[in-house]
Amino acid sequence: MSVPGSFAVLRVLWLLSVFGTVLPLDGGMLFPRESSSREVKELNGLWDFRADGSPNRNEGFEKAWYKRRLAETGPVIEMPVPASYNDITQDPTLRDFIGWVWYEREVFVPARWISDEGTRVILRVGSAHYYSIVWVNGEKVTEHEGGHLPFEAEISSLIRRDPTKPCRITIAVNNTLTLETLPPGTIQYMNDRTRYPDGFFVQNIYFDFFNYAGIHRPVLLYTTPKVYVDDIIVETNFMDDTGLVRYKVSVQGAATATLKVTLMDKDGHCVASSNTPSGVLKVVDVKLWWPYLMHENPGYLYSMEVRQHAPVSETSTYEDVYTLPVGIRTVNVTKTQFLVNNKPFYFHGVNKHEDSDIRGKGLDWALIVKDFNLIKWLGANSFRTSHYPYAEEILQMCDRHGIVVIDECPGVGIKDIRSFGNSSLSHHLVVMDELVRRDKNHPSVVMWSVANEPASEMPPAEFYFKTLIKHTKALDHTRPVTYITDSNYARDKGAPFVDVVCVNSYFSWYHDPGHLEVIPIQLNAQFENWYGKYKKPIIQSEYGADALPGLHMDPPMMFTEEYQNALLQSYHDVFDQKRKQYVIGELIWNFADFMTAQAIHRVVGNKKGIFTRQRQPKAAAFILRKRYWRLANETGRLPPWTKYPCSL
Ligand code: GCB
Repeated sequence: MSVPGSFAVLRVLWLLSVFGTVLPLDGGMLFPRESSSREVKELNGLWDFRADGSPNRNEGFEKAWYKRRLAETGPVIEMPVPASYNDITQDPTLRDFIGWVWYEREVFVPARWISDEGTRVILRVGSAHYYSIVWVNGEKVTEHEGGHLPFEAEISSLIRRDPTKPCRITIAVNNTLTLETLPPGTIQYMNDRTRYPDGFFVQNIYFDFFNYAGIHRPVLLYTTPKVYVDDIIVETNFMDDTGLVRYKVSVQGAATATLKVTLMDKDGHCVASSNTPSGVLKVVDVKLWWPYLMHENPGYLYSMEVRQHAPVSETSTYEDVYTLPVGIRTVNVTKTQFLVNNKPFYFHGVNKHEDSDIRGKGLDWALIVKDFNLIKWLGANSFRTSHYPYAEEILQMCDRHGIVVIDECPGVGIKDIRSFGNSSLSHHLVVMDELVRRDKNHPSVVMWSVANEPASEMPPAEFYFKTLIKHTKALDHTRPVTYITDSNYARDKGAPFVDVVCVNSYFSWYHDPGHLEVIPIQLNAQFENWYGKYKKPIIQSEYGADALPGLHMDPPMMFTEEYQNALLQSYHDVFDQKRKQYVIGELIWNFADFMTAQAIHRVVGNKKGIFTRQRQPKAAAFILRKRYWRLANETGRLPPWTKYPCSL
C-alpha cells in the first residue's frame, strides 16, 4: 500500500502523540537482584526481528503482528539483544531505518513461578530506543517513552492463563523523534520528485551522535513475592566517626508487613539494624565512600538487607529479601568548591558515550570492563553520562570503583523554540522523575545534569529551566543540579538556577580553527566572565579536538595527533591557574571516538576521542594520563604506594 508522504509522517507523529500520554510514575524501580525470595531469568540472546518497511511504517499495527508469531507475518531475521540493530546487517536501509521495528522471543517460564500464586512475575526492559510497546501472548502489557531508562510490567496473571504454552514476548520499538521527544528531532519529507524518490524523508537531529535504536539493555523476567519491597530510598551523612543512613522502605501488596533492616559491612558483620519502615541507622567508626584516587580505600559499600514478612494465613507468611549496596558520603557545593565528605573534590575526568563497533549502544560487559580499566589507567576520577542516562550496571561499577558521575538526562539538542513548550517540559519532568527514581541510591552519582547545550539564551528557557531544576531539587535535595551550557554567559537564561556552572567550549576548533594562540585569552575570559556574573564554581564540561590516529604534522595542524595534544595542553595551562580559584573540574571531550550521523564535518564519526573507538590510545591519552595522575597526587589524599604509576 502506498501512502502519500505527508500522511505517513502524520501517522508516525500521531502514533507518538497517542502513545505519549504520560502516566504518573507507578512504584519503585529497584534493580532486579536475586535473593532467597527473588529469581531472575535473563532473556538476552537472539530474538526474531522484523523492520516494518511499509510506507507508513504501520503495517505491523494494521495486521496486528503481535497476535501471532512474528515469523508467520513475514520474513524475520535473527537479532541480538541487547544491541542496536543498525550495524548488525549489511543492509544500509536497516542502518538508517526510521519507524517501527518488531522483536519477538518465546520463553518458558519456570513451572513453579506459574503454579505458586504467591509469586509475582515481572518483565523488565533495561532500555529500548525510543518508544516501546510490549505484548505478552498477544496482549499489550505496557508501553514506554524514552530510550535510556528501564520499564517493566507485571505479567503474573497473563502467564497463568495457559501454563502449558511458552510465553511469547513481542516488543515494537520506534526511533522516530519529534520536537517534543527527548532528544528532539523532526521528520522532513522531500516532496520534489525531480530530486527525491517517492516517499523520501529524513530525520533531522540536533545532537552529535548516531541515533542508534533497538533493545539496548537486558530484557529479563524476575520474581517477587506477592507482598514485596517496592522501593528503598537512602540518604547518607556523617558526624565525626558516625555514619548516618536515613532510609525509607515502601512495601506493596499488603497493609501490614513487618520489616527487618540490617546494614552490614564488607565482611558481612551487622553494623546497625532496625525494624521500622523508615528511620536513621547509626554506624560507628564509619567507613566513608570515597572517590577513586582520593583515598586509599575508594568505593566502600555497605549492604542494606531489607527483609519483609507479611502474613498470608495463620500458618504462613510472604517473605521478601532485597539487598541494596549503600555508600555513605556527602556532597556539598560552595561558591568555589565541590566537596565530597567535606573535602574539596576536583573532577579530572572524561565525557563518554555508550557506543562501540557493531553493538552501537547495546550493553556489552567486555566493553564496560575495558572502559573502567582505561579510566583507572588514565587516572580519571569521574565521568559525565553525556548525553543520556547510562546502564545501571555501569553506575554499579562506578559505586564499587569510586568513579564519580554527573548523571545526565537525554535533554540534548533542545534547540528549537517549539521544544520549550508545555508538553516538552512536562515530558522532561517525567524523565527526571524516572532518572532520579532509578539512580537516587548510587553514591557515585554526585550531580544531576538536566540538559546539554540547550538554546538557553531563548526567552522561554528561563521558565523552562527554573521549573526543571526546581522540580529536580524537590525530587532529590541531596545533590546539586546543573545543565551544560555553551551559550553566552550574559544571555544564558538558566544559569541563575544551577548550582554549578558547566561550560563547553571549543576555542581554536569550532571558533578560530587552527589558532591555538587564542586559547589562553579566550579561555581565561570565559572563566572570568562566568564566575564574575554568577559566583558559582565552574566545570569545563567539554573541550577537545578531533584527531585521526596516525595523522601527524609538526608544526601541528588540525586533525593531527599533535594538534589535539597542543590544544589540550593550552587548556591545561589555564585550568592550572583557575583551579586554585573556582574551577572545580575538567572533563575531556571525548573518552573515545564515537559514531555520528553522516555529515561533511564527520569522517565516519566524531574523532575527538583520546582513545579510538576500538579503545586504543592516541597520543593525547598519554598527555592526559600524566596530568590526571599529577592532579590526583596534588588534590587527592593518596597513600605513597599509589603515587604516580612508575611508567609516568
Ligand atoms: C558539543 C556537544 C557534543 C559534541 C561536541 C563536538 O558541544 O555537546 O555532543 O559531540 O560538541 O565534538 O562537536
